[in-house]
Amino acid sequence: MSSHSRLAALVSAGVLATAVTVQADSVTVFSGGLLLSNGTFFDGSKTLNLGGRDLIVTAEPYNRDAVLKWVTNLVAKALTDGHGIIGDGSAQTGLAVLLNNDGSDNPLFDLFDGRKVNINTILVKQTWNGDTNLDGIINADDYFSVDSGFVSQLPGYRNGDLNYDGLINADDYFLIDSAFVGQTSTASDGSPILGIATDESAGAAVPLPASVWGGLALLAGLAVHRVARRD
Ligand SMILES: [Ca+2]
Ligand SMILES: [Ca+2]
Repeated sequence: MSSHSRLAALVSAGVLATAVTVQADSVTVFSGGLLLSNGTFFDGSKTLNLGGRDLIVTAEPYNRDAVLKWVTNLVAKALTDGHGIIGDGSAQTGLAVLLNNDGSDNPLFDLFDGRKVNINTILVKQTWNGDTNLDGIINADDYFSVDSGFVSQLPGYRNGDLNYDGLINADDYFLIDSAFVGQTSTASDGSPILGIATDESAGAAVPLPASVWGGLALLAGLAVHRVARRD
């Protein structure tokens, strides 16, 4: 089942109707949770809607990977059981999650949504599905990333795992192809929600979505293996 179908089913089942929309400009990331500025603590058991805004989480070298995994898995989990972090996009848009790092400790962006970011910053952008470089459009650069990721089965959204299931396959190509055809304008920069990772988040519990990946034990096993390999 595609991510779209799953989300449509969740919407019709009313699961997403209970989503809490972030009514704040800043949040704090604790171990296993996210504290909104109004005092609400979000641990991934409910649904948090970013309301179409981006999320920029400031982390440090020692905890950036843990925070990246935590955020990524919450977005992935929402695509499967509705509990986690969602945007309010259309069928052709979604949340792209990546570390602002090219893998060689060079930043992808110096400024993101007008904010200074560095190689330890986690970026979550509401954009067209398949916008692997977060520039707001789908073009040959994104297809190059997905094709390269497909050949080597590299992990993460940046490499083409657009539905966060740990694989790069036809489901991901369906998402980017649909968005490429359907994109109408550049996904806009907006007023982002700013997150700060605390010391505690170095040990952030990662709510692996393996148990809800459609009962596909093999795929789930591969995905868990991939996550483990990134440690
Ligand atoms: Ca792009
Ligand atoms: Ca995938």
